[in-house]
Amino acid sequence: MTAAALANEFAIDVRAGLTERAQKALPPKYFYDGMGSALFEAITLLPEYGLTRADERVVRRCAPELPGWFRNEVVVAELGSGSGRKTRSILEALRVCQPALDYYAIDVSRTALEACRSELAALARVSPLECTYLQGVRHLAACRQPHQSLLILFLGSTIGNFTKAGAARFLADIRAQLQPDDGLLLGADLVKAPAILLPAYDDALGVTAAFNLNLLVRMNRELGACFEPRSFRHMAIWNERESAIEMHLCSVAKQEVAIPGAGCVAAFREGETIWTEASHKYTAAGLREMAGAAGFQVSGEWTDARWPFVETLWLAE
Ligand code: AVJ
Repeated sequence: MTAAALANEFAIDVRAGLTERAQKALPPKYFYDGMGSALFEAITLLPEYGLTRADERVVRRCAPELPGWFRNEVVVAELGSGSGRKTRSILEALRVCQPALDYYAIDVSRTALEACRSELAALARVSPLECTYLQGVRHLAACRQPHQSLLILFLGSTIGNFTKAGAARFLADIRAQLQPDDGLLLGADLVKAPAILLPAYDDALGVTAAFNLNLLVRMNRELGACFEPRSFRHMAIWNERESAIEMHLCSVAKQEVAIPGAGCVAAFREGETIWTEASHKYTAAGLREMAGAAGFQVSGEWTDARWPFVETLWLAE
């Protein structure tokens, strides 16, 4: 997708999300501009946010076992490349049997793709694909060689940003692009006490608040909007029924905000929120069920004891 098309998609989503629905909402993928990606990296260092450290610990444990599951040459594709740090141990493990390794990073964020390339260039031939996850997987499925197996990495619990129904559909769509002997390594954050989860999304330093409020700054910069970030407050809540942490931006006053680049004016009541993210938490059993429903065979499962988090390897049957 071109930069212009991406900007236009942002305008369309902002207009729909802030003027056409009872619950205002924006998709979380828009967090990750340059500032947002930097703030997310800072989040991963927060004492309250154990998720990324758990993910890294489990990936390090499961990486050496991965090559054993594949008979063919493996081509690695990562959905949401992030900084690429976790991916290192996986590429290092695969390189033991396969020194010339192809790694495709699929991300809508150019910043993330660049960070990822410099982090991993020494370990593999890195090809960035600036597109949506499904577009990327479809492209690779179409151009891989018959003797190659695709290993899709979907780490860091990005799956949590989908609704449970959306995740099921997405995983089935991925599966439909795969062949027998292809695999998906999925990392998901597990359900844990709200007393642990809430501070992870509302930290003492206010980094997560800045990450959330940065969406307003992004709309100001890219769409000429007139948001006053100080007139919104960061909110994190635990939605028990959905098993999800929700983040919102709460308007502290009644206000109207012009967003010229999206051709609209957004009106807020005092206390009205923009729902910016749902971070769904899973159970190991729930994930196994989802694997089966999407047409995968669960082959490996690794969990972290300190911060319940699971890495699960699914093979296409
Ligand atoms: C990158 C989607 C896994 O949901 O925990 C961190 C993003 N949002 N703090 C998450 C996030 C607020 C993160 N994921």
